[in-house]
Amino acid sequence: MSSGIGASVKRKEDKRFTTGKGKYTDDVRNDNQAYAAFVRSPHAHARVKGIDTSAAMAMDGVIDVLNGQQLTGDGIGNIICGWAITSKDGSPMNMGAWSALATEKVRYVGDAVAVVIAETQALARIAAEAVDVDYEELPVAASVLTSMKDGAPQIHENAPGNQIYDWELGDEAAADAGLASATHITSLDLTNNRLSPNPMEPRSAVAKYDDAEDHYTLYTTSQNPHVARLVLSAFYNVAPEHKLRVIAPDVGGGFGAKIYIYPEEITCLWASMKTNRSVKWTSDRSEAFITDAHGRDHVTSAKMGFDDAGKIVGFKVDTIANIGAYMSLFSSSVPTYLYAPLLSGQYNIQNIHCNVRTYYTNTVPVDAYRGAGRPEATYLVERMMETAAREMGMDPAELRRRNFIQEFPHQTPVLMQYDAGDFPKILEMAQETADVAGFPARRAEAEARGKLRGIGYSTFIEACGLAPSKAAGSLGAGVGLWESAEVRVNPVGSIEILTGSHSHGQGHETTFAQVVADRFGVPIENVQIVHGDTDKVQFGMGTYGSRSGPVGMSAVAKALDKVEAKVRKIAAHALEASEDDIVIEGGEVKVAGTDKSMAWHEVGLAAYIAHNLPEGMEPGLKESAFFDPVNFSFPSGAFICEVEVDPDTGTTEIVQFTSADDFGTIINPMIVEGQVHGGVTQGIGQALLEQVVYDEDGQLLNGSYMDYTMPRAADVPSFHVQHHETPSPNNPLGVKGCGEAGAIGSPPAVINAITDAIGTNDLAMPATPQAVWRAIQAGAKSVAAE
Ligand code: MCN
Repeated sequence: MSSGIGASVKRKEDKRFTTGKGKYTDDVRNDNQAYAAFVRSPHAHARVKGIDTSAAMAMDGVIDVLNGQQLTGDGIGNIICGWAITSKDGSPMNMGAWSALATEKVRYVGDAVAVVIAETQALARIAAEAVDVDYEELPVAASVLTSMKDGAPQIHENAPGNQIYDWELGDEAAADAGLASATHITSLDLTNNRLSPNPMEPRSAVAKYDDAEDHYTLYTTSQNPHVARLVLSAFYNVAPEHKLRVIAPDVGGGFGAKIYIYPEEITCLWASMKTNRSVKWTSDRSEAFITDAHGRDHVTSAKMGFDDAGKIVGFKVDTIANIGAYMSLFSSSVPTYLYAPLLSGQYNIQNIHCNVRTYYTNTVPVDAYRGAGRPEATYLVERMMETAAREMGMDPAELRRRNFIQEFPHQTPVLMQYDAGDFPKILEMAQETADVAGFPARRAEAEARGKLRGIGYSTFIEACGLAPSKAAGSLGAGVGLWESAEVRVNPVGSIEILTGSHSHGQGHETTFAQVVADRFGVPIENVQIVHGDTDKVQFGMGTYGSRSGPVGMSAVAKALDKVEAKVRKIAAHALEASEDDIVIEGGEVKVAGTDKSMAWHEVGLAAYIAHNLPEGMEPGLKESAFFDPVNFSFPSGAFICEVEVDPDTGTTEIVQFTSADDFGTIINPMIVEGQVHGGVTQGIGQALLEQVVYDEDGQLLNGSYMDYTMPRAADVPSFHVQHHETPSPNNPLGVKGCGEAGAIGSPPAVINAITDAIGTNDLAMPATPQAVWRAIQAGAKSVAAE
């Protein structure tokens, strides 16, 4: 069976993951291992008046207790956000200082003020409790609506009114004119609920300073170890780049939360140097809730105008976003460039305007979480479309169809140029599989059982392959987000692929090997993927924004082109043929139309033994490439969700969920299906169950799995997943990313289905049984649709 592109090969890496043999950061045990525990603020906003470490220092086994004054005194720099956003009046964003250990003020519950280094983890934690911090409590702004009010507590001195920027995209006058010409206007006020990322493996860092070599090694749960090294050396001044090795070994999920450099990695590295010990910190689940960057948290008012034919004539959006207490690495880009450029959805909308204001609050920093900005845009657009269809008495699928973009490339008025797609086709596929025609009968049958049945659509598009350097530069990102790859063919023909992408659950060890197998016909077992170590791979940009397929793999494809060209030359010379007649297939290098051939490993040997290479050719078979796409790639999908609501309890059951996606060329359908399942499950979590809740004092009320509800197997149905491939012209493989689409497209499909069932447009996420029951009591239906 082929193991090349398009084959549903089982994941090579799963043997070690399913037999407990993965090697995660917390599994690292260095000689001389010591443990860190952080002293964290119990207050959301307070002045630090003093830190008394004497009781902790007196404990047997405590090595040191270090604080923010010492950290900044040693020249360790502040944590920064790498994406500069300019306000519409031309002013730069207001970035408040974020020290890895707070010095004068704490700004959220969980903000670290000191670190204890001790012989055991238990002792470090006990000693951290014994550190006595004298706080002067300050008034708190725990939500964005509080923080933006006049007279709200000032969180950072350099951000008056707590505002970070007031940014816009699109043409306001054109959007106003479009709305003025509309015969129907749909208005919605929506909240995009705040989420906690919850990867299965909590964050962890093991830092080791070698004083003999003056060299640092950091094992960390990172999605992008090279960027971590760059930032730690260039901006935080923790260690010179060439004296710092960062290794992200097996990582048990990230979902965005492990992109950033957090205070803990910085502190562990610095503490390792201070104490001359290897320092390990591993978050527990409670600590993760109050330190991992949260996601979403937008409040939006929007108006969409339609003409008599149901065509969209104007779309105006006003969004307020919560950034949390500090600006994390990507945080500024999430409510701006990862959000507003997606507001055209799958629709031909000429007049769009979006205004975004962001504010600090006394909460955990907010940054990218699976989808990052695109789920928020999709939720808004798709709730709008469904609501508008209902208000105009139209079939929601028909309203979408009338507005679908039909020709590609398509330039939207909000920066994006969509590459390729067939939106009517994927909608039709989803409708057929979901048996939309049979829905009225299913609804009637449910009604007879006293249940409310509803159906909801989401036809969405997203931009993945973050981010072409040209786009990144013009949008204010600090660096271009290309990717690198190196292909090494060993003398016996086995192949090593060194990539700057990082796999933390996405199956790269399999799919990247499939691309090689496809090219040379070698078994995927003979291909080794090397990633996640700055000593092995020179540089890379890491994994987020569903970029490993479109960008990382494309760099591999480019390096393979170079290897292939050399293989052709070597074989043509050895087989006394023209390069043009060389065919590489089935693990053999042949001369077309003859019986002359070399086995793949013979080419490897020839390259290194080098007796018989073409005149002037360098020995060896190793090539590298950088790939920088001309544009994003744009996956799209049509999701249809069908629900049954129990009107007595408000409980929702998802009875059917259908997806028809376009991920361009599919490398491994089984892995892609798994990605869709995972993403849709996270989207269902957002729609029905998950929400981070702070009280007005900034205390997190649901920081455990007793209170924060993650989706479980019983909460999701068996999904129907299907694909239609329109290859992206923006990368050599035609791939569009699939890692976030499920989480981006599914929340509006679920909410549209529930609101269809209960007959209201007024329902917020998460649609818990209580929220749905209340909506029913407030006037939505208590029996099924008339
Ligand atoms: N793939 C494919 N054919 C395509 C597109 C992708 O076979 N047309 C394969 C890829 O080769 C890769 C996988 O699907 O093995 C996902 O590829 P891609 O969409 O490029 O996404 P990335 O590999 O860049 O992963 C990032 C993406 C993001 S942004 C989040 S968040 C997320 C996600 O992946 N976090 C995950 N999926 C996750 N899955 C797991 N298990 N854990 C996470 O933390």
